[in-house]
Amino acid sequence: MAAAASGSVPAAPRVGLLYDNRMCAHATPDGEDHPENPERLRAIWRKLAAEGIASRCQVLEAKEANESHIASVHTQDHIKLMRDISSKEYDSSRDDIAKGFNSIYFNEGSSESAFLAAGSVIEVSEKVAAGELNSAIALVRPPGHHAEHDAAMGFCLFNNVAVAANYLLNERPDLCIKKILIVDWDVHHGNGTQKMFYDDPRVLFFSVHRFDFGSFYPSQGDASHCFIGEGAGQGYNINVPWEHGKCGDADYLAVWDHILLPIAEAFDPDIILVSAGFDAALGDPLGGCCITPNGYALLLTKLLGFANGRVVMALEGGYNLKSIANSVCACAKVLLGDKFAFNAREKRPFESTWRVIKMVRDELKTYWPVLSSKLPKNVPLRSAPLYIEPYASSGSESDVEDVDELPDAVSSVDDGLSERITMLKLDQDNVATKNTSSCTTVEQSPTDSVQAQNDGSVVAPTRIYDLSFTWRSALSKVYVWYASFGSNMWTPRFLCYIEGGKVDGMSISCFGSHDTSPPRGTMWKNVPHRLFFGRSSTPCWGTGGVAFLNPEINYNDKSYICMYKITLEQFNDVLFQENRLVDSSEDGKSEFPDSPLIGLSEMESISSNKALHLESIKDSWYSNVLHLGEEDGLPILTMTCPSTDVARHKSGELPLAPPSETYSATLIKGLVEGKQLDTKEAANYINDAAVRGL
Ligand code: Q9C
Ligand code: ZN
Repeated sequence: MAAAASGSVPAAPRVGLLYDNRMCAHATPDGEDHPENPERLRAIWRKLAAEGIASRCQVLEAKEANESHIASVHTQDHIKLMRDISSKEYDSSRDDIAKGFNSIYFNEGSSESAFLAAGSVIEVSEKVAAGELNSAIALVRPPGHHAEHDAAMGFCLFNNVAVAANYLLNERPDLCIKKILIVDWDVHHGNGTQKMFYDDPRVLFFSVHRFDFGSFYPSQGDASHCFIGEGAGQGYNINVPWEHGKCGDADYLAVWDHILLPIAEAFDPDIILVSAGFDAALGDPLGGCCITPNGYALLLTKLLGFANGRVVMALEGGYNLKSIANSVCACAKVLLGDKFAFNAREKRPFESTWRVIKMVRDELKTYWPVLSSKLPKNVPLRSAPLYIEPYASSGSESDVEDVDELPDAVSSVDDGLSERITMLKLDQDNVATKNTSSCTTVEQSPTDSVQAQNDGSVVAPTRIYDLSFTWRSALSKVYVWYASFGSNMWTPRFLCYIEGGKVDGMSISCFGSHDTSPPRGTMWKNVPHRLFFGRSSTPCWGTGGVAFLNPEINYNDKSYICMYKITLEQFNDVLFQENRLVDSSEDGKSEFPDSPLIGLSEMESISSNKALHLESIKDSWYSNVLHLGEEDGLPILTMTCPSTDVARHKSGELPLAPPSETYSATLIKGLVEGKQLDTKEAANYINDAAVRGL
C-alpha cells in the first residue's frame, strides 16, 4: 500500500471498551431465572476477548456516578432509594419495594451496579467528547432507557444515557458539546429518555421500537409517532413505531435512509449516544425482530458519518446471549475500522415499514424540511408477517438457540406461507387510514389553545394518541376461533358477550363488544383436557361452581368445546367481560380497558408456547389463554384458569363445587341445541365432570 510505503499508515481509531464485572452483582434475589442477568455482560466480554477485539481497544474500568450528576435527571427520593436499596436495612422490604415498580428486581448488588452503570456511560462519553477516544462501547447493566425521573422500570434503575447527556451539556462546557443525538435502537421504546428531554432542543431523541398498536411493552401511547416533543423541543423527539415483530435489516435500513440520516445531517450533532439494546436482534426471546450482526454493523457505520464519528454505545436490553455477543462484536469491529460485507438475505422492507416511514415523515416535515423530499417509487415490499404458523413444528417450544440457523428459517416461513393464510394478514389500507387520523390535539377549550385553570396555572393543549382506536382497528382484521366449554356453549348466552344483554338464567347483563357482528362460523370439537367445576359462586349464576378446563393435556379426557369464529378484537372484549374488566361509568356508558390483553405479539407468543398467563389480570379466574390447536389455519383459543389454580383446587385450597341448576341447564342447552348430545347424555356429561373432580 502506498500509505504504508511512505510510512504514514492512518492511525487505527482509538476505541474505548468499558467492561467491569462489578456490574454483574445486580441479579435476582434468589437466583431465579431472568432475561436481564449477569451472564449477558460476561457472554459479550468472552466473545470480544476470544475474537481479539478487546485487546485492540482501550479497556476501561467502571466508575460510580456522583449523585449530583444523577440528580440532573432523577429525583432525590429515587436516588436515595437506589443508593440504599441494597443495604441491610432493606433486607426485609426489598422484594416488596421491587414489586411496587414495573418489571424490576433488586438484590444486595443492585445499588453499586446502578451507580457504576450510570458513571460508566459518563466516563466514556467524556473521553469521546474530549477527543481522547474516537468512539466507545460501554458494556453496562442494569440498562437505563425505561427508568423515569422518579422510578425504576423495565429492568432499568438509572437512566444511564440521559445522565451522561446531561453531564456533557451542563457540567462540561469546556468540551463544547452543544447538540446531542440519542439513537435508541433497543426494541422497546425509550420512554424515560423521551420524557427527560421532551422540551429540550439540545437533545434530539430518536427511538425505533415495536409498538404493535400500543400493545408492546411498555404499552404506553407516548411511543407513537405523534409524540414529537413540546415547547422549544418540538420536532426533537422522533418515534418510529413498528406495527409488528419480525422487522429486520431491511426495515431498519429504510428508516435510517429515509428518516434518521437526513435529520441527523440537518441537526449536525456534536456527539451521538446510542442506547444500544440488542433485543431487536435475530433470536432475541423478547424482541421478536431479526436484525443480524451485519445489520447492526451497517446501521452503526452510517452513524459514524456524523459528529466526526464521535459515537458512544451504551448497552441497554438484549437477551439472547449469542445474539448480543455477535452483535456487539460486529459493532466493535466497525468502530475499529474493520471492513465487513453486507448482503441482506431479505432486502425488502415490510409494507407496514413503508407506511410507518411515511407517517413519521409527514408528522415531522414542518420541523425537518428535508423530509418533504420525494420517497423512491416502486420499492419492492413484502406483506405483513404471519402470526400463526399453521404447521408449527412440534417439540421446539423454547427460544431459538442456534442463531446461525435462523435467517433461512425466518424467510422461508414468511415467503412460503403468507399467500395461503390471508385471513391473518392485516388489512393494510384500513389500518393506514385510521392510523393517520388518530393523532389528535385535545384543546381544553375550543377557542383558546391554552386555558387558565382555577388555581391560576395554565394547561397547554395535550397531544393524545387514541390507543384503543388503533389496536381495535388492527385486531378487527385478525380472526380466531374462541373455544367455549362452559355456559358459552349455548350460543344465545355467548352472543350476550357480542350483542350485550342477558338470557334465561343469568342474573346480570353483559356489556357486549364494540364490534357486534355475529361470529363468522360455529363449530364443535372434542379436546383432551379435563372439564371440572370449581369456586363456589358467581355474581351471574349464584351458588355453585363454574366450568374450567385443566390447561394440561390429558389424553384420557375428552371435553366438548363449541368454537366461534370471531375477530381478535371481539375476543379481547370477551376476555374483558369474562374477567370483569369492564365498568359502567356514571352516565351509563361502558368503559373498556384501553389496551388489549391479547395483541399481535401475545398471539405470537401463545402460538409458540401454547398458553399465555396474563400477568396483568393474574388474580382473575380466567387469566390463562390456551392455544388448543388450529382450524382453517386459524388458532383455537380458550380462556381458563392457570395450572397453579388447578393445583390449589387439588389441594383443597380452592373449592370444587357442582354447578348451580341454572348454570347446568345452560350447559345442557348448549350441548343439545348444538346437536352434540341428547338431554340425558348432556346431563350425564355435566354431572360426570362435576362429581369426578380432578
Ligand atoms: N408483561 C429492556 O429491554 N417486560 N427492558 C415485561 C410484562 C419488560 C425490557 C413484560 C421488558 C423490559 C431494557
Ligand atoms: Zn429492550
